[in-house]
Amino acid sequence: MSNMKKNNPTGKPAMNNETQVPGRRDFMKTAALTALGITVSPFVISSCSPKAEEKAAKIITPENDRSFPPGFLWGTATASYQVEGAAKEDGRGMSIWDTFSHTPGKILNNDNGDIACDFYHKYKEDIQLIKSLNAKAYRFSISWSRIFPDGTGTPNQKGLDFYNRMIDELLANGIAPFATLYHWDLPQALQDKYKGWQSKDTAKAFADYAGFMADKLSDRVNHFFTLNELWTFIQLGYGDGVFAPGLKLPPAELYQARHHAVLAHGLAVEAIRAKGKTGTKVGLADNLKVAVPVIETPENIKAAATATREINAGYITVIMEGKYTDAFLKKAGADAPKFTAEELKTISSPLDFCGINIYNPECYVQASSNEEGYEKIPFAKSHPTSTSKWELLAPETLYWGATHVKKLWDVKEIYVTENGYSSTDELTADNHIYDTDRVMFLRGYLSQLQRATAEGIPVKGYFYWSLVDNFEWASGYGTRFGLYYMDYKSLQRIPKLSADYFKAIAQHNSVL
Ligand code: GBH
Repeated sequence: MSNMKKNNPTGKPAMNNETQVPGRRDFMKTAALTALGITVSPFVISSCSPKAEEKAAKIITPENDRSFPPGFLWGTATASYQVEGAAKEDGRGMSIWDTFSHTPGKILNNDNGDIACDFYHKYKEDIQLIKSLNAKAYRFSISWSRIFPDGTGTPNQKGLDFYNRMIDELLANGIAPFATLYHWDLPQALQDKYKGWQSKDTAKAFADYAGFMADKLSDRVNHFFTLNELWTFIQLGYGDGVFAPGLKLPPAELYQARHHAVLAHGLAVEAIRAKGKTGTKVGLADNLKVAVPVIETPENIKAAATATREINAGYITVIMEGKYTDAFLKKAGADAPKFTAEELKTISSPLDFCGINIYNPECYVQASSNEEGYEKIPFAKSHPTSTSKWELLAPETLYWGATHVKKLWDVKEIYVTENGYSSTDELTADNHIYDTDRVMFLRGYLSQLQRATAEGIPVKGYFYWSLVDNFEWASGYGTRFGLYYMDYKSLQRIPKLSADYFKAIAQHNSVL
């Protein structure tokens, strides 16, 4: 301990043994810099005068060390309907996104996911792309209606075979599969039969499907995500009508659908534990709505944590705490969902890890003496965004997202399961894409993520959204998030400058 203090003037906890042993750390750092092609003068690292020591400190101290913890996992993410295509192949059933995207006027340019990136046939090629990025993990989602074309009943072996082939190919290339069981493509049959998430029966059907997948895949898949972004598919699909199935339910029904989604998560956790191999890890990929302290004073930081807990009350907060907050129930009033104590217990089944999808801050906040303890600061009209107007940029959102999750619920294993940037991505005459804006985005956001890991926040990995440009839901194919550019005519994948950047970062395990 005294050793740590001596070498760490900030008094912040050192990350690991290496940071506590200056000699070894010096050596490692020199090796890392040499690998980067930077020559380190031996004078700088051999501390023979106070001045030299100061210089050496510039290289090795935690404050300016830009590296991630050893073993930090670099990955990319995609989702079934956004990349797979092959919509009618091998017995796949219809999902609500097939129906929605084929309804004129719902998607920009009336695009649909019939072909998408044709990942269903090109998965081997794409796995080579993942490998060439130095990524050691891939987050994908499973299309429920490939496995159970009608949502329940008899499984479709051919659908399962596809995921078996794909997972085996990942493993053969040294890439860990991270499987999401639901990324919004609900079997249409369940929408028709049960009104989808409006019914508890859909939650039960999801748990059966989740248990089935854990049974079939957990010999090779160690990490399962139940649902992706509960807020998004409930609010936009059942509240605002802009995502499938395109409904605009009144508040009470929307609250109930939201409750069924968190219940589905909990039931699936139980099913995966029951059917998965011992050691199988379960979590979710939540689009945590992050309140960012506008000025990082202790009061504002506390206010931001309070705000984050309250803003997410219907989703991750009830999942972590097994209780709807008083403010949530008060606000819902007569529209509050109906639930039982037993359901709350299921919803809050302990998780092994938590995935957070973070793009933009929900709001900036500062402390207040009002009842809530915080107040929101409006965004400037000129606040920068990506080409997606909703994507307000604030790199520190990654730092605060991970920090709030750790501090509020003491989560021991956190993954950034999505983070990405949509750029105009102009193709030059010689087939290059110089997406300098995406590189800027990555450097900024990853610097803030590194700030979190350097402070001991247990972030274990980062998945860039997305590997390739793909079907961006209601925005169709016009919005590009990929590290690889997709030529939708030829389906050729072209690496962007950001792919080179990601590749270097993953190789050096450091912000560059
Ligand atoms: C993620 O959602 C999704 O998980 C992923 O599938 C998606 O491709 C990626 O983001 C990029 O968008 O259409 O104007 O009503 C991130 C949260 C919520 C952000 C829905 C965009 C749509 C706004 N998303 N929101 S709008």
